[in-house]
Amino acid sequence: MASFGSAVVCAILVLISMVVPNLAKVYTVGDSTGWTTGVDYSTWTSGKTFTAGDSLVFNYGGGHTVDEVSASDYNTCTVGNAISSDNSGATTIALKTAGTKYYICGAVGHCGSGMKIAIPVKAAASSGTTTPSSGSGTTPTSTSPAGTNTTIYKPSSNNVPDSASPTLSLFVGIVATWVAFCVMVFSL
Ligand SMILES: [Cu+2]
Repeated sequence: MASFGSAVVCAILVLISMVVPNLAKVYTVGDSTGWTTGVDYSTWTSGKTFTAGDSLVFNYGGGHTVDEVSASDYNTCTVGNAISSDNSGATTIALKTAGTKYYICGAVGHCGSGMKIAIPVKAAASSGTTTPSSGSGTTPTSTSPAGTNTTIYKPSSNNVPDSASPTLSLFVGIVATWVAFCVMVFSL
């Protein structure tokens, strides 16, 4: 039956779209409280595991900034030497590399009032979920050298992008979600 087949496809695609976002997490600093004074951000970071590839979102009102600073400037709440700074009100920071990252607010006195956060970033583990194409599933046709009669572009150079990049994984997740949605709609 077609409904059974589409249900299986739908389940697989939904599973893929659920697994893929787990590769990179997005943390909203302070959760609903956001980035403001009077918050103990060491409490917020405790119990969380930050991995390279994750990102932080700082939400804040006017008068605040998000400054990435050195460890010493973090400890002494020294403003003016920021590695990077943003005051847009919604700052997304990609945690690209391992190591502890330090952020403070550049407004005078705010760092001393709690607007300082240290993020210990772990190296991205290469075990397990490296590529979404795990298991016995057939990978999407990517110029297979098996000589099938599908129209293949001219194989000029054999640099096939086999390992999925994070952006590609995100793209695959979005596409999988859409396809699953379409399958559900058609099966009704
Ligand atoms: Cu501030």
